[in-house]
Amino acid sequence: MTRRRRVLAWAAALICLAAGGAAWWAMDARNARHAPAERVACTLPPAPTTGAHAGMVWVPAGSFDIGDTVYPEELPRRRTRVEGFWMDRTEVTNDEFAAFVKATRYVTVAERPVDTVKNPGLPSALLQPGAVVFSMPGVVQGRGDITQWWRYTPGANWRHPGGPGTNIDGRGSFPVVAVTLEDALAYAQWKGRALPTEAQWEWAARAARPDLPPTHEQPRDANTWQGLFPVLNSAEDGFVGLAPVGCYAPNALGLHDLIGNVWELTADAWTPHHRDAHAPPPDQIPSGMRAAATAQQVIKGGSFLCAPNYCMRYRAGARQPQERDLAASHLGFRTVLTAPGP
Ligand SMILES: [Ca+2]
Repeated sequence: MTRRRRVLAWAAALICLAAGGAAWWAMDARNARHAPAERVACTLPPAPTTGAHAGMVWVPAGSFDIGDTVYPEELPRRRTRVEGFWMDRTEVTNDEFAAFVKATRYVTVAERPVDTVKNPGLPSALLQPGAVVFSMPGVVQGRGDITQWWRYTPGANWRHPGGPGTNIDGRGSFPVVAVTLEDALAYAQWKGRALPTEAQWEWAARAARPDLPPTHEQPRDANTWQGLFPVLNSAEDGFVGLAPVGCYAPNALGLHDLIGNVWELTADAWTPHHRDAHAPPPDQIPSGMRAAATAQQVIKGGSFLCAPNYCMRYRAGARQPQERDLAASHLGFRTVLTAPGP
């Protein structure tokens, strides 16, 4: 599949635009008048661990029914066992990612030249390195055409998440965005860690509670979208765009922002449903479906663009596909570590 087709496929797959990233520089004057003064850092409680587990929280083992019942891809719910593991208590920040880049000279996918051999026939705009960027439109003609608020933006990357003319100066405590699966895996490997599986992520977002009743309400302690997406953001939660990590109360395990702020990459390839014991093995899935699945990854948690009128994916059991090599201004990650517990 060409990069252009992948971009279009990604766009079509965005049923939910719980994403976002760069709305602070794109919001219209009307919303800006009502937006609170921006905070660039929030105070985290003292670190619960030090050494190899610094900044991480222990998530105990347990079993639960993975999934939910709001959207078809959340089914079937099925019993899932997760062993104990350590998890970053926040999304990976710009400062943390910058330390990785400084130490390794790593260049992210969105900063590299586009491979014209693998992606022949691309229009000129897509031949330039970049990322998909959200910007709040003043008006929209229906919600069918998501290009009214999403654009592939040459020059957008983790250093310039809104594209040329934007930067992350003073935003070291914000989650890093515009990273792809390859970028996230490289960071995790450098740290000696991994990306969470979907089951690990969901179990952590449930605060390791198997009996947690599924709630479909918009959460209070998370950076989501209040108002009418995508044109009116009332910022009742304190933020129009991204928030620094740790501005909202943690869950019962001490984990911040699993729900909302940025979507988070997982280690799992996308499947249209949770596989159960009766699902066909991958080699028996029709080739068209298999090809699409192999280019996508499961992402979890929703972002600050999740709104009740458009995307109710601010839930532990919600899930969405993400093109593996396409950076976006609403997408970040956190890491996990398999090691003995405290
Ligand atoms: Ca998140």
